Amino acid sequence: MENLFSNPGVAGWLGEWIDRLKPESIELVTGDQVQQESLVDLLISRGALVRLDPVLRPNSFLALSDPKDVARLESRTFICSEQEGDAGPTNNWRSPAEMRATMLPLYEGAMQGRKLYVIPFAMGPEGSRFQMLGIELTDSAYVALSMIKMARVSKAVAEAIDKSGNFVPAIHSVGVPVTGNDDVPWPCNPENTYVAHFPETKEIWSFGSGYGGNALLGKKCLALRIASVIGRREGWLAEHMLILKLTSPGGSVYYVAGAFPSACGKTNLAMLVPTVPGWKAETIGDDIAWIRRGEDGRLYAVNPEAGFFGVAPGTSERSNAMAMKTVSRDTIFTNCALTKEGDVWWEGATETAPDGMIDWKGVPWDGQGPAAHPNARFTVSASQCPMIAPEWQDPDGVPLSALLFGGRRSDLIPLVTEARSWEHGVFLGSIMASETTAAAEGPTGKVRRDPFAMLPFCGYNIGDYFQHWLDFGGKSVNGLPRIYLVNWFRRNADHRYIWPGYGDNVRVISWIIDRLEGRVRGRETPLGIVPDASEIDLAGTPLSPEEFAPLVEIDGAGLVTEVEDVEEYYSGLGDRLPKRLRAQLDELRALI
Ligand code: SAT
Ligand code: MN
Repeated sequence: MENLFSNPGVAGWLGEWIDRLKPESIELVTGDQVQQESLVDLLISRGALVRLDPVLRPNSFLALSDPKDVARLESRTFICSEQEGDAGPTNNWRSPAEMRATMLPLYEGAMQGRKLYVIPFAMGPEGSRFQMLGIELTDSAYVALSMIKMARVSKAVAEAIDKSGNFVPAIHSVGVPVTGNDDVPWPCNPENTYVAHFPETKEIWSFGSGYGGNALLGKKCLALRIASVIGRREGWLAEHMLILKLTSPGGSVYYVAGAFPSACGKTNLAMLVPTVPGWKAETIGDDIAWIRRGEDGRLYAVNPEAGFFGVAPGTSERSNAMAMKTVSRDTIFTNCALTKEGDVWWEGATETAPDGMIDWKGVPWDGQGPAAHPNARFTVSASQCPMIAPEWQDPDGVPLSALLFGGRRSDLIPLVTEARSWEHGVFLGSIMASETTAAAEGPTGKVRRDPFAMLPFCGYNIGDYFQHWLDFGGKSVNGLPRIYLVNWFRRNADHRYIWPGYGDNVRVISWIIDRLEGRVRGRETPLGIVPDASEIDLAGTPLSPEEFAPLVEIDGAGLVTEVEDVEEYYSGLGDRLPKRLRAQLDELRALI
């Protein structure tokens, strides 16, 4: 099998892992049609995939996971830097030596009775000098099939790796060797799950989970955690951001990037269908942005991914008609419910649930509890999105006009607030908080600090990360995008969302563009500049200016409590918290 690669470094590495993992057979994954079909046939024969009705949902499949393997596992995710301080207070740390000593025995013989898929992949557009190459080794055919959609997997990528010898090694095993005829459709090993990153040697080791970001290692592991470390060293940013292109009624083009925690509407915003006539939106990316400063001083963003791994529940014709079209064919669904017609369903897809469904646990749905898991997902190629921008794979990226930082906050945080400066924007990003969602394990709906929506994805000390953001702005702010805090999720006394959201979010972005163009003044608050109700086009929304007003009001007492909470949060970050951010907090305190 050494002949998969002729480069001695690559072949040697692969040989070493084959010896350790002891797979029964090996397959190089290059993503062609014939290979995809054989992966599908194999998964169907094992009961791991169900083919959906070919008329209702052509060439699409449903996978149901083990109920113990349904989300990203933050408690099992580790940053294994040599020094604990380099992982910082917000990451789980283990020394590389300790993690290797823990995981090497787990990998020993882990693929017995299974096939090893060798997946050469690229993150970043073809021909881009920012592209990063990786090889994922996995014993999961589901992961191989998903990687073909989510990353760029091809013969050409394999050859590029062979030629350069340059790649991020990413090892993945579900952690269940097969000894007899006792295999299960979704093998996993929850008692021994580790998602480990070695930032200094740029390696990823994952064991025990087959779900999402734990297993599709190009995404969170490489394009965020490892890339964030490389970005810091090389002077760029790897961010948990969507990228959206907007064309105004006058024909001006703007690109905005937005950081929101998992399952807070990035995919919906990335596929926004404007409700204000004349505006046009197009998608560049829905989850990750790599951002570099161009020679002209502007920031340029690329989407390193090739697909969407989107949250299904809540996605509907009303909330995201474009996502519905995107997943109308050639899609892998995971943990959705199966209808009796052989299609998929999830909470929110339609107002009433169809009868006779099989739920995500594989049994007839009894109407108790959700039919689809709250973190059920679709995996689909980005090229299938009807509103994908023609330049979405531009190797140089797109120039950003604004950055949005958003979370899920029922109160306090206004619909939109403009930061007073780059430094103030970095401060607002550093204190972002959001209610937890089903994207990760643990309780949902609990407000936690999630700076820059990067809490689970920053591969190094968060204080150093804040400093990197400050430095990245540099001395000159010329050409830098302005920074906006946004919150679509404010609720009224009846606990109902006030802002209609979705396509109406274009009204907020249009205000942002009015600010950039100097057309509106807004109103100063201690947090920054918010719109006056008269500056937001409400025609066609159910909101009157009076009903809008609370969306941009800041409750003074609430802000005092928030500042106290941030004070405590900052104290927990230790001495690597930049002094300039402490000064920003003092300034905010003085303003309220
Ligand atoms: O990390 S995943 O890719 O499973 C999804 C997410 O949390 O955004
Ligand atoms: Mn995400």
